[in-house]
Amino acid sequence: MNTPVTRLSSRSMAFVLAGGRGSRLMELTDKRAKPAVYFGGKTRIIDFALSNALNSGIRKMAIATQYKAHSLIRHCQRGWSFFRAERNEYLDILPASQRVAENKWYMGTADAVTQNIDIVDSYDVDFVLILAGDHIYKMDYEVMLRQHVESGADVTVGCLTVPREEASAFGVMAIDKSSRITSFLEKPKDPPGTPDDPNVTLASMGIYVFSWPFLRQLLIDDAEDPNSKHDFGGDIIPLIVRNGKAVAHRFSDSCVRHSPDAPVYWRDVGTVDAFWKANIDLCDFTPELDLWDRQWPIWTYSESVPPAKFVHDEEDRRGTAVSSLVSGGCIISGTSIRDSLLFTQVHTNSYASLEGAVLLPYVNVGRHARLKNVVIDRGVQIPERLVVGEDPEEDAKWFRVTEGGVTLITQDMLDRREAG
Ligand code: ADQ
Ligand code: ADP
Repeated sequence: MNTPVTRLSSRSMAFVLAGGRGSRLMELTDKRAKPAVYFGGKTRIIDFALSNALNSGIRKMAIATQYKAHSLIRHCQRGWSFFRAERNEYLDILPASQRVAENKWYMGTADAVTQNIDIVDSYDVDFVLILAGDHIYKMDYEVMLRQHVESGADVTVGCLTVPREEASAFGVMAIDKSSRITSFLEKPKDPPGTPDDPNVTLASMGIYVFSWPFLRQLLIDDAEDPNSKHDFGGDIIPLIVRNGKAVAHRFSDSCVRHSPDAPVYWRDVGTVDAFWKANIDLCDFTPELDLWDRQWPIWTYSESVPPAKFVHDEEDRRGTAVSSLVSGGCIISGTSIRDSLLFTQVHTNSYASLEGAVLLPYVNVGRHARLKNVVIDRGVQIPERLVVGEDPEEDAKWFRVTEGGVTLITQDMLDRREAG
């Protein structure tokens, strides 16, 4: 008789770090943490890590929040509250709120776990998967858990290759033939290339698998260490590389994609330019990120809204959108739209045109407005005849124009412009 194979995910929890601001997203993270930022028309960034965990079979999750957590907490309560304790499923939201000591915020990412040791204990799991709540990718964590058990590692670190000139934003590593990590540098100024290719660097994705008893003791010791900043990338991982067994897990082994030779997709939409591009890329004929995949769906909370509506105006001007994604609840009246992504409940009016536009929910575009290569924050009322994307100097007087030539517009910026 065959013994049934227990998936390691059923003996694991996901601890999602969602406390960072993501300050390079500028005004997009004035009111919300980066994991709560909208992405892809319906979802928020954190939905990717949570959906990966759910699709991988993990039913115990904790989300550590800190900076501007209101929007994130509300989203998780609305969209992710279907876990049932009766089925041994849990999703806990853990704001840094003096659970352990008064006036104590999470100091670093490891401290966010240390302050919640009792909650992790209560889940009664063998393995803890530490995730960042701010990356866009599809990954089967079961594959990484299996490698962790088979290699006998103290920690398994998710990694991928990135161009060397981008690598100083990451923890970077060298590995031996058995994938054991032989050195780890957190955000080095001059990152090394790999032995195979001097132009790329092996970078940490900031996701880790530990056995819980091992991590638990390490965190207790770390909390006592006056020289530690209590950070996974800065302290915990380098310590294990020095004193224990740290193994690298290649994202290409667990990335969920159309076919094994399709490119791997992982984005840290950390800047306005990267955010704009990753959203606009979804309008491609065959986008690298497949949001239509029914085998690996990205779950979210989304409002119940009527279908998108395209109307001719009274002078028979057609509301059209080509090479674009238009979410539910939108009304496109006499506007011409191309290469754009419209979130829920966007309304656009006659004689207006949009090209390369990312419009977050509840944006209203006035008549005769012409917007090119823009990101428009939630709820913004674009006045009639506003032209953006044709004269960068004029745009920069009122709005935020990025290095890549994308203009970010918030209501505060428009109000200042209105006030003169
Ligand atoms: P960074 O992304 O720079 O590097 P960090 O700012 O610590 O690291 O953020 C990691 C995650 O933790 C993010 O999801 C963030 O929202 C969250 N976070 C940050 N501070 C927190 C706190 N005090 N409480 C709770 N959550 C918090 C890390 C690693 C690198 C790795 C990159 C990959 O340190 O080694 O290469 O991730 O992006
Ligand atoms: P949500 O309201 O769905 O959480 P956001 O992340 O945009 O979405 O919201 C961040 C915070 O800012 C929330 O407290 C929200 O109520 C508030 N907010 C968002 N957009 C507007 C707006 N146009 N006017 C006033 N408040 C807003």
